[in-house]
Amino acid sequence: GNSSRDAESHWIPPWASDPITGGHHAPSDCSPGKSVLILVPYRQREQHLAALLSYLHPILQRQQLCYSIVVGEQYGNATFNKAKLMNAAFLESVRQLRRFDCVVFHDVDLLPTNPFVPYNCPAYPRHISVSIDKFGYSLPYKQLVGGVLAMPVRHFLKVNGYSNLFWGWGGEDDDMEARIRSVGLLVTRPNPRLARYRMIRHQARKEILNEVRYKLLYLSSKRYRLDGLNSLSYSLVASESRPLYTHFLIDLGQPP
Ligand code: BGN
Repeated sequence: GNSSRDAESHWIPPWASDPITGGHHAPSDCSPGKSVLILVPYRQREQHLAALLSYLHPILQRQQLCYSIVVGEQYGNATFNKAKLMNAAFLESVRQLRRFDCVVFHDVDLLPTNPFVPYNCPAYPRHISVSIDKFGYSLPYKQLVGGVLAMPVRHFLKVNGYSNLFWGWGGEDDDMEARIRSVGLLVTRPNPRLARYRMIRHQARKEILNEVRYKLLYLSSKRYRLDGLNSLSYSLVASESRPLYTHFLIDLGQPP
């Protein structure tokens, strides 16, 4: 049997009756417009990931969605750059897997607690994590798009993806909100009663704050055409189809 307990996420739980190797699931209706890429930016949160997968797969399958779960892991010990990591994992998913109609950027520490939370492809960018326990189940501010954000792929391409410049915690989601506004799109939200999440507590590990995030945010709407998918550089260290997800290990380089 399994000699090592290495990654809990390699374990196949009882509800995964038909194997979902690579994190792919395709019910009967995979018609155009309905193919969902769930993209989880990740580093060193093994338990969080195992919990998230055990919540997501049953919900997505019950909703009969055509989906793939991709985990993008930042290689090495450089400062975390979630937004650049999401850009890179998005491009690899599109290159290596198949056509997707929408992408759901999903924090690893947010567990959906209502099975009716809509994970299907939206017509417009949809901020999904509206009611989080940590924020008293209400939005901390109206412009927030962080946590769980779904976007039609064509809209993600239109805003040139995320910025690559946000090293450390904070602001990359606000920059995305500015991009969305800059191209004239509006953010929609589901009914808050459906979009409830529990945030998993983090160990007492200090996040490295992005000290220049305020400065970067002044120019988001001017910079988005030049900073994003079209200026992205990274190297793919490894890619693997695991029982519950596709894994991309990605070297983003060092902050300047
Ligand atoms: C905000 C952060 C977001 C984060 C939310 C919720 C910034 C930029 C300066 C205004 N934004 O304050 O990135 O998702 O809190 O935690 O720090």
